[in-house]
Amino acid sequence: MRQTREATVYSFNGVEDGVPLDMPQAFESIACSERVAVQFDLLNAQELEHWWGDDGFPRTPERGHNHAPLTIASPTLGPLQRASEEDYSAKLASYFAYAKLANRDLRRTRFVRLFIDELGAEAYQIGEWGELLMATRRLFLENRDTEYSFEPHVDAINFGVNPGTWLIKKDYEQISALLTISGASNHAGIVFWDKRPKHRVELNSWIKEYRETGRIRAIEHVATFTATPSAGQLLLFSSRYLHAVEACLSQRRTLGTFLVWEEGWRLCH
Ligand SMILES: O=C(O)CCC(=O)C(=O)O
Repeated sequence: MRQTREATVYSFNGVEDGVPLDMPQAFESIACSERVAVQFDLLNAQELEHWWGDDGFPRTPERGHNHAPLTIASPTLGPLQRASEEDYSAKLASYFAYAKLANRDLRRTRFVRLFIDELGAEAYQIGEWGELLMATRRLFLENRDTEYSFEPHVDAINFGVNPGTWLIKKDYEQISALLTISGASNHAGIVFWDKRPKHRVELNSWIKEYRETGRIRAIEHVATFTATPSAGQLLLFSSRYLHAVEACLSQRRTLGTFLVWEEGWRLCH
């Protein structure tokens, strides 16, 4: 089902409003680097809590992935990518068991159905039985302590700490799909820098520099923009550009997932 909507499109040269795009066109234009981000008005105010409270999202408070002040109550690929050699195998087993179980119900959430219906997306497969988690709910707590509620980072499913044992080798143009359910009172946005780390080692060196000094010299003179999606807006963007969530001065809630092209659009988290 192809549905055309008016989009706001972002590149490092500027922003354009009212561009008619359907979902496959939006994803393709980001995947081929024509655009950095595309934003759609997706939900009206009455729909927001139905999407957030969908009963296909896992109920149990699993020990999630806590990047305080951001809480994701599910195991996700990020912590697995950064796992030490000692706990890698246990985390790997646990992630895949969880993903298989959670995806059964996630598949029928309104959020995941959007990508199944409009893009023909499915879960990213590993081998015959393994699949990556399809989506998460994210809760940003009030944060008055740090510059960002999610520090500068990129999301790349091939960026394992140990390339020898990390299971995904292919370097994808990964796309983040982020639905804002409720924004922060200060309209905290997502900052993008025109800079893409080539591999995990480079990304880690920037993160280390940021944590130690509060700055990253490599991005000081590059183009940047901030997208400020509000409740009901879906923001799609290339997650391979360095990006960060500004400090949320009150709670903020989002639904999110990532997609890569592998003989069709594949969801992963
Ligand atoms: O606002 C969010 O949920 C996190 C945005 C983000 O950094 C991402 O989706 O990669």
